Amino acid sequence: MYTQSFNVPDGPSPTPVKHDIKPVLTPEQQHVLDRAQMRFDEVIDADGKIEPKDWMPEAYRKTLVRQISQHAHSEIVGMLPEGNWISRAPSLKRKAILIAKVQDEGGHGLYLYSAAETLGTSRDQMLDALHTGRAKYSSIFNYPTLTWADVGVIGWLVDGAAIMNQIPLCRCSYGPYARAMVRICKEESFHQRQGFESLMVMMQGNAEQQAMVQDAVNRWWWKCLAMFGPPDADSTNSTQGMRWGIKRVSNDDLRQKFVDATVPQAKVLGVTLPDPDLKWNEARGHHDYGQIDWDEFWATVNGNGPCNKERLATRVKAHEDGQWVRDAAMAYARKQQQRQQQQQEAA
Ligand code: BYC
Repeated sequence: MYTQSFNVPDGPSPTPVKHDIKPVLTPEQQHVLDRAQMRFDEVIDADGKIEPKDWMPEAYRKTLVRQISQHAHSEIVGMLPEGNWISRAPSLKRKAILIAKVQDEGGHGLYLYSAAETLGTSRDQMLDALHTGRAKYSSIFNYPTLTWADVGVIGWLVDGAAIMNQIPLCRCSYGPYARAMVRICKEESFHQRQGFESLMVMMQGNAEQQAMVQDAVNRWWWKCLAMFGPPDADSTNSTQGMRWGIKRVSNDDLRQKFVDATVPQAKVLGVTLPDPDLKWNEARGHHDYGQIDWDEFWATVNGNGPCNKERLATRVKAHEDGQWVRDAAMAYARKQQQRQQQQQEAA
């Protein structure tokens, strides 16, 4: 919710608004604030954890709310492309696995919204930012899932990229986010393996099935590389995020680790990664790879990818259709509370 869109002025203001007014502090208040800042810096420098009740700079809080809420939104929007295939899964076994995976993503969203709530932002505020298009979610979920092979490729590559990005977040300096990430990473790792296994089965099938897998890999590969975010030189949030121990590894370094880890897996699978420039560089000890289409990435991030409008509309409809469930749960909770109160009064 704290996205760049918050920096866009609504229009000319009749009276100039001063944004830099800071409250005047007494010397005692200033001393308390300095001590709190010093303690925060010490914890960060010692690679410790900041917890919800600890003092933290406002900018640290906002950065965390921005990142964690975007992450939560990605999880619940990420349910949609795969959810499309639940009713068309090729066997009962694949259907059961896919239902469990999509359900896991919903659970990840819940842990993450809860982690963000500990920073003082309500779930309603975060969902409102998502539903009104002010909040970002991962670019990767704005592409269509055209065949069953896409479901396997999402598991193998999208969840594979997600794990690469999320393992370092288990060491994030904010306690509730770091702890949520431990469980999420365990589940993501199962997701990645089930995707690889389902592709392996298809690659042992007929020529049509093999071609379907290759086509899905061709369509998803570059989008997965872009998932790690802009190149380090254009990554506006990286320096501060790394200073605060929120981000541990840079966008480009994670992307490189993902390429290096995926090349041997593609060989085992028997698919070609669609990049003529992809080759081992002995001197660097890494694979070189080609140019990512950053114009396409930014168009997608800014709402103009192939499925952005469809994803958001589906999400808003699901939220509105679920209003009666939230109302019923609240009514039940109120009734339980009243009953408890009556029992206490009678005792
Ligand atoms: N898509 O300065 P940067 C999943 C934005 S869920 C959209 O490098 P930062 C899964 C970025 O937000 C996957 N926007 O930012 C779920 C920033 O804009 P704002 C989600 C992107 O925060 C279901 C601007 O570009 N994972 O895996 O330092 C099924 C400049 O970027 C993207 C997470 O959210 C993108 N791909 O680093 C299967 C992990 N990339 O906010 C799988 C947690 C960048 O200033 N998040 N932007 O308006 C992170 O680790 C970091 O936020 C990022 C970006 C690496 C994504």
